[in-house]
Amino acid sequence: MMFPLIVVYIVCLNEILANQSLTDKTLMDNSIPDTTSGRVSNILLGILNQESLVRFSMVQKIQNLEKDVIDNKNSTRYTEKRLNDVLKELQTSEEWHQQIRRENLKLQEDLHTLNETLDNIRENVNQSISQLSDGISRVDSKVLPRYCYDILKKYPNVKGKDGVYTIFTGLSVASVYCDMTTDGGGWTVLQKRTDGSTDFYRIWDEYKYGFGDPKENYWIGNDAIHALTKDQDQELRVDLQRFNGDTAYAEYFTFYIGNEADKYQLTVSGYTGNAGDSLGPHNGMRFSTKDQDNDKASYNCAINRHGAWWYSACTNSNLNGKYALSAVTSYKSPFWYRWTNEYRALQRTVMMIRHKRPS
Ligand SMILES: [Ca+2]
Repeated sequence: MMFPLIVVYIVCLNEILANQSLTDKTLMDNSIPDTTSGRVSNILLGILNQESLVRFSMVQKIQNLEKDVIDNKNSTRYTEKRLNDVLKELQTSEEWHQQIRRENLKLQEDLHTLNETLDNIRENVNQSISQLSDGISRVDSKVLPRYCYDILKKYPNVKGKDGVYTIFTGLSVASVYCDMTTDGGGWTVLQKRTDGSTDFYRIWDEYKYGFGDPKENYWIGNDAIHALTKDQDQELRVDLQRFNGDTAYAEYFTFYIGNEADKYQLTVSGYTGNAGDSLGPHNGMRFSTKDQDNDKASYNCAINRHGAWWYSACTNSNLNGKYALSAVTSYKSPFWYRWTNEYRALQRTVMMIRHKRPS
């Protein structure tokens, strides 16, 4: 009567082993939460695979035992002994299994701590970098001149030496063109066009940060213009040249622009010069680009005039318009309407600022 009991027992053992396999699978799935701990989990996976092999051999032993019992091959005593051996082995295996689970949990905890430590280190490094760049900015603002005018004042021998100099705009370090000649020099150039090699039909962000090469054609950037003029102590000079070689200029005693939130709104007044006042009509206007329409027309003037400017509806001047290789008449070209009362393309344009002379 012992045999049926043993068979039931063996069947139960098989079920226990099958359930343990499920537990292992869950354990393995939970062991790979991210790449770092994934590597550790792979090692654990190897151990568990080995354990599976052990368990597989045990299942085989149990199956053999089951077969022998059914075949009534061995004595009851011998069968009991073998059954006890298998049970002992199973207990050892279970202890091992528990041990691996505990170690896995501990590893997960260690990994968590390690990740937290790494996060702290990362945060500290970021803070250090931020402090360092603040420090550099402070040094830049003390060491670097803010305007071409400051360079000329500090080094009078640069008079007549037009070219690219480094300044700190109050916002960032920038390479800019300095006119050290015109009317005594010391002009910080904001805009310069000498030929058609640089495309000026650009989007808001490009006008925000600036583009081009200070030596040839460039826009210093609306953020920089704001930073340089916000103290309202700069005057503006616009120099123009036609394809026939004629030149003219316009000066504005007051010139400053708002920040990006103000859409770089233009404040300009106090015209003098011989080019005619083609910027005054834009006083109070906000800046517009092909991708940001802040003008007063029902359509986008920046697209209509192929440029970017303080358009109203639309414009009396268009110095960032489409460069023409000859003196064409086009309201998309870089023109200064009041000079000759026509939309005549200009060959060369410069916009530059300098500290106001006492009025
Ligand atoms: Ca519009």
